[in-house]
Amino acid sequence: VEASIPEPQREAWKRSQTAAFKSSDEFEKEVVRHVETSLARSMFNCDEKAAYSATSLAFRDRLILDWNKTQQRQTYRDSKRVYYFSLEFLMGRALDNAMLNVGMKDTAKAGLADLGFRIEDIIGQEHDAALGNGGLGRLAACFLDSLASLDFPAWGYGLRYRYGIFKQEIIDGYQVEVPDYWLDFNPWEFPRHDVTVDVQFFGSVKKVTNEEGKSVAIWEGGEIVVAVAYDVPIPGYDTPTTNNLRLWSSKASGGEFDFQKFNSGDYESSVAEQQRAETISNVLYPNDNLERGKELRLKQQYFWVAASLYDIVRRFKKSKRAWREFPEQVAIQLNDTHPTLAIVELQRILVDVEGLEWDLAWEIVTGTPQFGYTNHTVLPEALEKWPVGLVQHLLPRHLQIIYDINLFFLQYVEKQFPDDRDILTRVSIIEESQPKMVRMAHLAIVGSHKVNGVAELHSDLIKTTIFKDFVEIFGPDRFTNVTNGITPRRWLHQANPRLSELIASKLGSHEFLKDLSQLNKLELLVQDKEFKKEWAEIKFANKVRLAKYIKETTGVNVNPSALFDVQVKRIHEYKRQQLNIFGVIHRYLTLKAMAPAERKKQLPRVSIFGGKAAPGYWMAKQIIHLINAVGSVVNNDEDIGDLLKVIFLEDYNVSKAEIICPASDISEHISTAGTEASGTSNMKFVLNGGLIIGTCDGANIEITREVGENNIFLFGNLSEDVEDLRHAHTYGSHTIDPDLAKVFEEIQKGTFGSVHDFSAMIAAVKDHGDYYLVSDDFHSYIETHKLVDEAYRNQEEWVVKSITAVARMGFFSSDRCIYEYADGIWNVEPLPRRD
Ligand code: CR1
Repeated sequence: VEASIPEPQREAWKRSQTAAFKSSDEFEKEVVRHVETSLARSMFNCDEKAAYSATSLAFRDRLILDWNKTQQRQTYRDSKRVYYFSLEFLMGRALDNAMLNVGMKDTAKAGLADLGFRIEDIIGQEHDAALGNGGLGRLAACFLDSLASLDFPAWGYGLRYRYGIFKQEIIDGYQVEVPDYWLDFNPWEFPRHDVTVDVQFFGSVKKVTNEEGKSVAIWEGGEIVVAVAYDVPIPGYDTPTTNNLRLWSSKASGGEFDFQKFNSGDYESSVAEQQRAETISNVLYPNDNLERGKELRLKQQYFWVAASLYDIVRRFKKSKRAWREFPEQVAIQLNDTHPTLAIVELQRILVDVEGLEWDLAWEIVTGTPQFGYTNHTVLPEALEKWPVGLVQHLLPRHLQIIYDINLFFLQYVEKQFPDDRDILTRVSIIEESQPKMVRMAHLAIVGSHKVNGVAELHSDLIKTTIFKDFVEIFGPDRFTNVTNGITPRRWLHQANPRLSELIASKLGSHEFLKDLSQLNKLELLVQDKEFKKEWAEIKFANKVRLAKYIKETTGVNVNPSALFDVQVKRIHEYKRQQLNIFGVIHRYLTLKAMAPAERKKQLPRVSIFGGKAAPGYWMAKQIIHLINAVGSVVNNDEDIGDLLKVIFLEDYNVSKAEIICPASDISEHISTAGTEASGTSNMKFVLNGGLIIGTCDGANIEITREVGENNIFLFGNLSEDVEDLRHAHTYGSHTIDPDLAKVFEEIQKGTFGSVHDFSAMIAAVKDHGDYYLVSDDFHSYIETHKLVDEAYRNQEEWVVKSITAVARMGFFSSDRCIYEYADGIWNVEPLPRRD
């Protein structure tokens, strides 16, 4: 249906169009209007929460106006769009970001002050949008910011979870999970009850012969769940481009509401079905780098992928182009294997719904450039596999298509390697295990034209280990690298405003926020006394702010002049928080053994931890417990005083990272070499003037290449040695580092309470092969921390290192990533708005 307003009436529309606020007066009017009408309140009952809500609505309105214009232009120009499919978008807070990106923070600040509010208090009211676990989800959020800031026509597609990642409470030193119900009032989303998609599940497949004598598959029966679109505007920085993040929410279909049951008085069971449909988008799975193979998770994946593809196809069909042009109009990036069913679903749409021949359809599906697949991990426990029986039950037609894709693929492989039976078993999309499994990564590689890792080492590793055979089959060109990055808008300008302003004042503008390589001009200033002083003062002020936060949340006083040593990230054995806490215990024992006079000469240190453990990850929870147990002993030991404090910050999330990152002196990125695909917090810390201690892993290696070996503290075994070491632990004699053995003895003496709780952690190192090489790396870890202490004593030099490192961080902007994806994978161009 054409719903446009006829030409003669358009003038009336134009006269009445809403204009974006420009001054603080106009902004105030908007806020008051929202308080009075949207919230039905007044100046007599407008608290900070209401002021936050009204301010956000005022900004949302503004963004939606820009959003409309951006979408109109993209439709009119009919340019190629990028679709970023991600099950996770770890957005954090939106208001501060929106204000800064549209350049209206000062206006809002003045307006709010006029109305009786402090802007920081208002910003602080916002609940984080925490629809993600860790790095993978935050990367998606940084990419959205860059895509909009660089004017790319791009959409994010995800799920609108009712519950994001759980809130973490620490009770008696243990993690307790509390549901994160964040939607009671979310001003940033825009429900589109008119944009819905019916998604089918279960049922069966019938093969019939059509009029042309062709055999076609008909997927029938089962149930329908409705996907409803919720749009979240994504403002670019310093550009009117405002992109869309479309999140799907599940709802029972009208037809499914069983009136039979309803009329026969069985009201409850008909409501129960309704509720069952709604559970699909209910909750984010709280695992990071771990896949558990739950049926509901597979339902989520298909629900989201089917709705998103339907939306994209609908948009494409409006242009009336031939199907062959689809890859010229659409690039879809698969964030990990979670959306891999999109490949199968597109083939199904083309063959079953649009009636294309299989081969032509497959050419379009695998067209260049169509699907790109980003791999984020080599950890075997994180590689997705789904039982064939489950897929058969839930998506019977898709399983058939997967089998056909596999058949043609294996025939292709067999032709290339006629004498190699083993390769067929190894690369097959179906794993011939009990039960049989669908290997999602294999499907993703077969269906994508490019596969990328997220840092150089990681991209090399996937080519030489888990995907080695596929390099042989498809050639090396299918595999590439795009090293991760972070948005400097949130992670410098927003999180560290004083540093951002200092840099802007020296570089003469804020342009570096859109071209981060300009930071390199700071190197000319490393000997500028005044500049160095200001630099150090800003770091100190950020540490004072964090110290205050620590006091408020944990009750512990920390000295802001101490060296702040931070490790914040998901708790995982491969990330080795256990190495860190064992190191802390070693430091504690060393201090205790010193004569008081000598002790006095030591450098005070605050060890700060934060991060969530997956609720089912027992060992990770024990690590949290040990950190807290050590904290309660050390922090109350009068011999130690300020020399060592151990802090565990509860409920680490994006908005807390914004306080923590600017306040670190040194941060820890100490994964077993070869296990951390990239890491992105390493980049955030260095960009904020903190140095890092790390292993030769993930992006640490490239950070070293950029900032120089003198400005980073590396230690530990290299990834090429890991396998041999593991082998030796199991088959040779395995001796534990003597200093580490002393740490274990102390724990086993009961110094930190429950010996029993910590025994498995010790046994993992001593008796079970030390898979993560904690003992192998312990000595060099301790020695390297000594170097850190020494370096920190020379504050002059430390500041020079800090400035030099920041000056060389330009490479790690997510803008650079987006240009690399756009060029090498998507083949799309920016579409700047000219208004
Ligand atoms: C990796 O562990 C990387 C992010 C983003 C994580 C981390 O090193 O920085 O991805 N992987 O690329 C992951 O979540 C499922 O895999």
